[in-house]
Amino acid sequence: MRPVTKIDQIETMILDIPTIRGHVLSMATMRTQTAVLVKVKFSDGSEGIGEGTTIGGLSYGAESPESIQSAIETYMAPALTGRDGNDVNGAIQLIDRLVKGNRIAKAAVEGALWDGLGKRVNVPLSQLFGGAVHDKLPVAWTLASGNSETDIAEALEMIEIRRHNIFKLKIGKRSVRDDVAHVARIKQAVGDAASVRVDINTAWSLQEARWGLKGLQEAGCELVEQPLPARYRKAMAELASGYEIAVMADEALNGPEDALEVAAAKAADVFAVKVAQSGGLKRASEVIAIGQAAGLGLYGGTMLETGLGTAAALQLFATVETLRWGTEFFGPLLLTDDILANPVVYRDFCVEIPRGPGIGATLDPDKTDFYRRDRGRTMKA
Ligand code: MUC
Ligand code: MG
Repeated sequence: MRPVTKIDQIETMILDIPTIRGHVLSMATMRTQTAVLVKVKFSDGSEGIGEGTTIGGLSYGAESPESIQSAIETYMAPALTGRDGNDVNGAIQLIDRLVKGNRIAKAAVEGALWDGLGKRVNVPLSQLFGGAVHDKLPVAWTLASGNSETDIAEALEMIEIRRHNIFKLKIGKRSVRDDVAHVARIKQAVGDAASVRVDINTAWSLQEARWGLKGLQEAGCELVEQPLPARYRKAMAELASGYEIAVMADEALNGPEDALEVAAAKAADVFAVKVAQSGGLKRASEVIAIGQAAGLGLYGGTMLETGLGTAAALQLFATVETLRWGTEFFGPLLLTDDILANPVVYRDFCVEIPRGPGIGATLDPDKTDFYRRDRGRTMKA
């Protein structure tokens, strides 16, 4: 019998990394992204790393970087220490019994456990999920400078350098009329060279959304993401059935149970599947399966993670046969610096699936030391 590889230690680190420009969302303007990294050390000397990151402090969802760190250190690490490191499902089930919610924190730890396992058996994480069927995926860019002219210049440059031809516009902060005019200007500027979509991040009422969707589809916008608050399933269903423009659920999808309810209520045409929001790679794969079974479109969503969380998501989405709406795994590109020694590669409107064992991401220790919030803590990259 092979010796059991035990979980010896779980450490966390918060990093604050500036963004390349202000990222203006309906609920917050980001000038820094804060990432929570986890390292799991195993008794055979192997290690696994994972990421659990949110957006805009507590303005996006119920978890903050600080709560993610504290949930891991106070509740998850003590329960997992000493357990069989190869038993990832056992760890997921135990943590689900001990910790309610806190999906982003769970995703970070689970990612590190899968990474460790993949490294020990020397296969990419995608293989632990049945094997990659893609070596690259289409990748969107978010236009969110807060200024139409700047967004247009950014979009045209991205098309020119063949980095992105799918654009997600963050709206919902201004009046519906102004937002629709902004989207129409950008769509007109890029023409047929790009797909234009919008994300409202829950900012509209149903009444506003009716006007909004009408104007957006007339402007040539293809998809509207989470126009209404997460719990407004009936109203989302009205929008999904009432307009041609695709309606995508994002904040409404916190794991497989939500996915089932959103699908059953016909409250979306498309699922934005986020690993962190789903509660980890395994639960995200379940959200994907529910979306597929319901005949919905799929899109790989991001919490604007660093290269680490981005690479982890890429490993899972590489195994998904049809991603009708592509992905938005551009997180590292929004940051002024890349914390990976082997940055994720963007080329020809696509993001490449990292190679190498586990998640396929190697931290650059100088970078993590530089951006860590608390240099006094013990975790070393
Ligand atoms: C979100 O709500 O989708 C994803 C891309 C981006 O710019 O912000 C995130 C958040
Ligand atoms: Mg969104």
